[in-house]
Amino acid sequence: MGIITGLLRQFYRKSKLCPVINFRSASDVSPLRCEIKGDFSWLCGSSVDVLDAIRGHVEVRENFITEEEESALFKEVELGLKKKKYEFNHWDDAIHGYRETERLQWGSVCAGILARVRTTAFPEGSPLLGPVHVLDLDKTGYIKPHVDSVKFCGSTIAGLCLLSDSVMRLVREENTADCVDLLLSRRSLYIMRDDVRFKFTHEILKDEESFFSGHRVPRERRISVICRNLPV
Ligand SMILES: O=C(O)CCC(=O)C(=O)O
Repeated sequence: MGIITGLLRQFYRKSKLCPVINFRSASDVSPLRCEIKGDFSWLCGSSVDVLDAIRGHVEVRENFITEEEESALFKEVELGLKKKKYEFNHWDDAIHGYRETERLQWGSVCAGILARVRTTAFPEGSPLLGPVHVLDLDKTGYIKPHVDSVKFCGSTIAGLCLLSDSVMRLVREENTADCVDLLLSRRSLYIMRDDVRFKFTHEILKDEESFFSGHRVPRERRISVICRNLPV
């Protein structure tokens, strides 16, 4: 069993597209303009209420790393990944078309990047999971909707996105009409905390379904480098 399959509780719910209204719209009919201060161009949702519910629990920091830092991370993780084969055939896996590895020891450039991730994402003193999880999705790969297990995961997850833009979809478990899309641009860092982890499913859309706010977001091979804290 892979690391992720052990960590995740999968929902055998077929990923279905839900109506997504651009958060920055001006009325219910045509797209509303975002009234939250700051740049939320990476966020759109099915209603203002659901966006209010997730506000403060999810964050995307675009261009968190430079191209040089992305290359440094890629070189280091590729060493562990290339020994493995992509997994495609397990119908019950939470993920399709992936390989994964964990890494505890990093060279100085990557260690510096990860220290920055941890300082940005986790409260001071929060007990962190030592090994960093590296998840490599093939171009045809995707992550099915799932909720992280409270048994294995702490309150926060922080992921660096390498090689490709992608769309992460969050769907409220209690009301699946409530959904939010996050545009995870290449070299961004996303952070998810608390209720968003446990009351919403999250998934990474497959290439054919990869649209954000009506715009196509082509999915290439994508690697995420994920830091977590420990459950308390
Ligand atoms: O690859 C990603 O960024 C998402 C990983 C994920 O869904 C998880 O760790 O629960």
